[in-house]
Amino acid sequence: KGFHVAVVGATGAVGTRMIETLEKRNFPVETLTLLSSERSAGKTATFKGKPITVQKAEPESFEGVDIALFSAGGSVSKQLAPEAAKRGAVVIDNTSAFRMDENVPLVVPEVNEEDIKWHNGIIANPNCSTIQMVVALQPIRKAFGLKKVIVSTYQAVSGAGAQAIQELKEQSKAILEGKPFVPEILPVKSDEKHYQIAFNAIPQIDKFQENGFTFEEMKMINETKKIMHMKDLEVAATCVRLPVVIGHSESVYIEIDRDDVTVNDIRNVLRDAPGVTLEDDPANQIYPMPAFAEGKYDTFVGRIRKDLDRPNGFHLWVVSDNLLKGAALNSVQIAESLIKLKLV
Ligand code: 11C
Repeated sequence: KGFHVAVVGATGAVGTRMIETLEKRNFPVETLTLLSSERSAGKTATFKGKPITVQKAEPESFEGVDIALFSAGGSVSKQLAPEAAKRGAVVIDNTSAFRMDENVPLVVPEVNEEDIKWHNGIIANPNCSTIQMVVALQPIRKAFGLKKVIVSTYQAVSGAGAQAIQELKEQSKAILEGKPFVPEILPVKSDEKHYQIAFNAIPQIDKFQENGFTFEEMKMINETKKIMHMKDLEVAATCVRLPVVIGHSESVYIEIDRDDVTVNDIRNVLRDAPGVTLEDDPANQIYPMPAFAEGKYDTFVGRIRKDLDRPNGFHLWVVSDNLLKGAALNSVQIAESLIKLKLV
């Protein structure tokens, strides 16, 4: 049987990829309802060759919907996800609205698919930079244990939305042509100050918290512990925005439980891991890069080195398409898991 699927935020960068991913993976869609804010209602999108008109999202829009994929911002999710759940839909929410809610599973199917079994109508899709990291870490943790993670990210502007992509392109052009420009979007649109992103690196993603970390850094820290069921895992993050359009990169330092593990042991585990492509051949200059991860489903891992001081320390370089595995693909995979586990 096919399912009635709704995509909320259907005209956004993630929403359009959700529609594409449903089509490409041949998800059993019987009816597709496309929803958005009032501003984008009336636009059309194509699914399997047929045009579908995008409608304004309202509580009644979810009558008869089996699965609702939300990616229209936290406030829309807070308001409409419970309405959709109340009407019998299973919501897969790609915002931070419910991620740390104890009654809401936070799921990366390669890591904790079983958690979807205890959903109460809403399942949260983690933050993009968290997803690709846990896909790489879980197989290592299963094989050798895991004690500590220190991550520094190199994140693409598409994580901050379509306006940020536009800002990077326009600024780059202005700088190359020697013309003036005024930064207006990055690092955080609603913050007081804005900085140049073209030919720059900005060590702020999302707002600063009282502890000195940004919200993006706290998402990586808290979500990793929740997804991996490791409350005591030591995690620290520094998140940086780069002038890259698509594809987040991460330098990840880990400490595992054992001292006797080699780089080849780690490579062997990752070679067979679900959702991972190992790209690690320094002699031939093979390593992951965002320009080559764009449009792909996997998380790419390379530059694996044993720490020079700590026998249980390793360094990894992890890259993935932030709009696919980081958002749209992971949401569709959660929907596929719901079907596989007969939960819808
Ligand atoms: C970024 N990680 O790259 C953010 C975007 O919590 O789903 C994703 C925000 C989120 O700016």
